[in-house]
Amino acid sequence: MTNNKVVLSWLEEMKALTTPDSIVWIDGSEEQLEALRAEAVSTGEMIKLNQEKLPGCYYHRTAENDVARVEDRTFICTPTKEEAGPVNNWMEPSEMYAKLNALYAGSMKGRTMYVIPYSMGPVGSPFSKIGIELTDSIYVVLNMAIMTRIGKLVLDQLGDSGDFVKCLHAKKDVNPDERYIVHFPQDNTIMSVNSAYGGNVLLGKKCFALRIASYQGMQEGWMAEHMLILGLENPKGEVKYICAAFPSACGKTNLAMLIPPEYLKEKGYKVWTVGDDIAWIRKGKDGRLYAINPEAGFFGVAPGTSVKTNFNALESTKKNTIFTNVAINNDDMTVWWEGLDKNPPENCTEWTGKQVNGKTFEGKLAHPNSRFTAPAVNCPCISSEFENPEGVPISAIVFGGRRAKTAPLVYQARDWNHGVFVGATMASETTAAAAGAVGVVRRDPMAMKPFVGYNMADYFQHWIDMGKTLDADKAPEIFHVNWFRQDDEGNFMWPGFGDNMRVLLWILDRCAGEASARECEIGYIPEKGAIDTTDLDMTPEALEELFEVDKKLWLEDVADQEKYFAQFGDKLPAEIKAELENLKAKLSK
Ligand code: GTP
Ligand code: SPV
Ligand code: MN
Repeated sequence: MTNNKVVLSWLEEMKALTTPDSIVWIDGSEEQLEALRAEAVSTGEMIKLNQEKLPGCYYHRTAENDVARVEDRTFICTPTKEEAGPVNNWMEPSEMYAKLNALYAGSMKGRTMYVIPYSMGPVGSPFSKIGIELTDSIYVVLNMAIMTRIGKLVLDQLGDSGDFVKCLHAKKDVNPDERYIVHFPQDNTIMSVNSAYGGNVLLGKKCFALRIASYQGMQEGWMAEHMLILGLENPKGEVKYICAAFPSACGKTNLAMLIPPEYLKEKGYKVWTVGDDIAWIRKGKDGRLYAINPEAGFFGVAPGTSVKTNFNALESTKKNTIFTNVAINNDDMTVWWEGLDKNPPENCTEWTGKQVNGKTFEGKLAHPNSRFTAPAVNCPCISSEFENPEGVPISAIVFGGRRAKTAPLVYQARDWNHGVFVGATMASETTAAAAGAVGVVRRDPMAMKPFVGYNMADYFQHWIDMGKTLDADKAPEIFHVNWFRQDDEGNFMWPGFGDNMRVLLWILDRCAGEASARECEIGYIPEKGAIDTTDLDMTPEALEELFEVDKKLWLEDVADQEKYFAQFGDKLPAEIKAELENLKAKLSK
């Protein structure tokens, strides 16, 4: 499929290392993918679902020890430890290569190696980058075919250039003790072994589009972020774009596909989805920031997705979708998960494969991190700009997380550097998206703690530096939101989901200099009445509670921020330090 010497010699090397029985080039044709689906069904790797109700849909179950990203086994192997920084696992590159080469040696014997050329971003866009993933998993091939642009057209675009990311994945025996997800930013190389789950093995996603790309962006003057991109259309038909960074399983897919409350829909407001997980951001010719979604599909959290919470995501999964680790209704071969409806299947295969009565089963029928892989084109609200190679202009950047206390529903940063500080001090309760404890508050700057491909302190500096290149009137305004504030009984105080639109409208009005706000210690919060409460089942007093800034709690948080920042030593940008001192002074008054 190609005469590219760099590609071919790397392939020879990997072939000699892993010794597959055969090699198959993925050309991107439907015939080839269909043959692979049939093969995966024949070996039991995938299960064909009800083709009348769910045309083109398949099911896959992973090993019980292999259901989420493994952050403690994810490495950034820069030449020095300092380049990887204190929040990443690091090993000296030659030591890691030796360790990995031993694990990969002969790992594909008796198996087929698939060669997947893929593009992150529309093929040929100035934002786009190319990768080639070698894998021995058909599941990976079929997921990559949904999540990225694949096939011969990508090789044609690459030509004889060596500018591509080399990705090697071997499933081996999914031994968790020998599982490694490793990045060599200086070598444009990613190596993944002993896993077959999502973010660990779809190497275009977190590994390339965030970890390697964040490093490339730092060097080349652009940004790779864990952000959704949405367009909000007003009744005049004008669309403004917002990027938002929330940690894993904290509502990006939901916000990206939001359906406005009835009264706003009637007025003509609409939300259009550009992306739900990753944004690549560059400065455009007009001096504004532009973003593309480098992906072509959604790898979304299934549990909690329903007609009510996320109609558009559910619609997106009605055809040509792969479901991973959800439950199966054996009566009609459809899928089910907690939160889909109140009617679990009686005759059910739960996610580990056991036959159970779903109505009486105690425990979760679907794994909390079970997911759907759905083509973006399926989404009823996909933006007309989704394929725009120039991206969309960004009016606002929003940070957010799960905070039971402390953070108000929304506040606005004073300026770019303050906004960078707000992002850098993000914290959130952990979720099932990564292996380990759930519900523990941890600091997760810009929702990039698990995804930054270099020293986090340099990443903060890169954000500050990007701001310096923007004229004040062209820079996006920066905000922080929290849909997850709880009362003393542990109930969410804000209805969330579609009603988050009310907050987005305040945000865009602020960007246009229209909405009213008052300045407090932490930034600007909405003036009483500035958030529209039409039809909202909430008293004005209850809404006000969402904007309370508890100085004692905030000072405790500032102490924790200070402790967190201390690990970066002298590398912490002076601007961040100044913002911290400023906040402390304001709160201590
Ligand atoms: P990744 O794909 O892991 O990066 O996550 P994501 O940020 O796209 O997460 P997603 O949108 O799938 O969020 C999943 C969880 O957030 C589900 O449990 C949802 O019910 C919950 N969620 C989303 N939006 C809201 C909201 O506005 N309020 C509340 N209370 N929960 C929400
Ligand atoms: C996340 O965990 O943030 C995801 C899912 O989007 S994964 O692709 O597994 O990383
Ligand atoms: Mn994510």
